Order: sequence, then C-alpha cells, then structure tokens
Amino acid sequence: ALLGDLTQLRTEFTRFMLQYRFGVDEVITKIGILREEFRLLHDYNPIEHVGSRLKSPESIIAKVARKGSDPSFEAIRESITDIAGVRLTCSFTSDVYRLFDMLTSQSDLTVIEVKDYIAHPKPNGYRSLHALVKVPVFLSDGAVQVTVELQFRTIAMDFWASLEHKIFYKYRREVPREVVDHLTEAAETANRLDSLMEDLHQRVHAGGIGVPGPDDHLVPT
Ligand code: 0O2
Repeated sequence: ALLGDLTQLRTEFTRFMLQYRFGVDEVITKIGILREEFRLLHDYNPIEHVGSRLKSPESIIAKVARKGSDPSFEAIRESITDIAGVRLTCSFTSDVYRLFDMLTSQSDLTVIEVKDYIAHPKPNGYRSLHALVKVPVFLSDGAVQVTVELQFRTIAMDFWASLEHKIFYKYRREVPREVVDHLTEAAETANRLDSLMEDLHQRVHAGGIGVPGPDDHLVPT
C-alpha cells in the first residue's frame, strides 16, 4: 500500500509542477507574440531578454516550512505564489511599464498583486516591477488558473540584481554593513544610468537627434 501511496504522490506532484510549467509557457508565448509584433510593426524591439524558472521542490518545501503552511497541494498553491516565475528584461524604463501594461491588460490574465519597486525601491536599492498574475491553462480535464510571478526590469536593474544576489549568497545572507552600503550606492548609479538612457531614448524618438545627413560631423564610436 505504501508503494501505491508513494506512486500516487509522485504522479500528483508531477501534475502539480506541470501546471506551473504550462503557466510559464503561456506567458512566454504571449511575450513572444508581443516581441514579434513589435519587430514587424514598429521596427523596434523593447525586450532584451526573457528568462523563466520553476522553483525547485527543495525550495518549495523550505518555503512551506518557513511559512508554516499546510503541506497539501491546495495550500501550497494558495500560499507559495512564486513557484512559476518569468523575468522580462527591457531596454528602457518606459518599455518596462509599456510591456507591463500590454501584458497585464490582456483579458485572460487576472492580476492578483502589483509591487512597484521602481517607483518605490527596496531599502537596499532593489528596483523591478513585480506582478502576480493568474493565467488559464487548458488541460484534458478542464482549465486551471495558474499563478505566475512576473518581474519586469531594465538591463541596469537586472545587472544590479544579479550581482547583488550573488554577493548576498556568498555571505550567506549575513552581508557586512560596508558591502550593503556599496551595493546601495551601485543601485543609485544603475538608476542614474537608466535615467540617462531613458532621456536619450526619448530625445531620439522625439526626433530631437535626427538620423545624420551626409554633411553631418559624426564622432567615430
Ligand atoms: P529567486 O531566486 O529569484 O526566486 P517572498 O517571495 O515571499 O520571499 P516577497 O516580498 O513577497 O517575498 O516577494 P517580492 O519582494 O515580490 O520578490 C521576491 C523576488 O523578487 C525574489 O525572489 C527575487 O527574485 C526578487 N527580489 C526581491 N528583492 C530582491 C533583492 O533585494 N535583491 C535581488 N537580487 N532580488 C530581489 P527569490 O525567491 O528571493 O529569489
């Protein structure tokens, strides 16, 4: 009987994780459509990189233990909202909000929660726009609403977050004050870079800096 129980549990877990994988696939397809349409219609690609990940079983279990949630699939589905994650790295800050609007306004997506760490950065300087959404996945026995965590950021925000994450783990979460201060300063520098790039982007788009003519003096790059 134990073997039967284990086999059933394994099947249930596989189905559970599969739903999140399909949720990620649905979101990635949506992003792919926007990207292609942008390229064809606007001759411009606002998306630099798309990444996705499923939380490992170990991390799910650790989070369940941390939160003290009921270890049932239903309870985990409700309490652990970042099992499926999609990260969208955009060129400019305005693109971050543009893509966020385009995705979250799609009628089959339900927005559960939005955290704007760009308008309100974390104390350490972390900046990104987060949205928790539910996306329908149609399975052989009906539709399920799968929760996916979306993170929208610029290349500069991503650069900072990736390196901060590495340093954070190197110190096993006990980061010395001096390092924290340095990281916060680096976040401000990344933010300044984003502002400069956004400004340049707006000026180029507004036609302020035109395409050079044959007599224009060009600075070699
Ligand atoms: P990983 O490896 O990216 O999955 P919770 O998710 O419940 O722990 P909260 O506050 O509800 O926490 O979630 P929040 O703030 O919306 O964001 C969680 C995720 O955002 C993190 O997931 C990171 O991906 C990212 N994030 C948030 N704050 C920071 C930060 O200070 N530095 C970096 N580098 N990333 C951050 P995970 O599960 O921690 O990591």
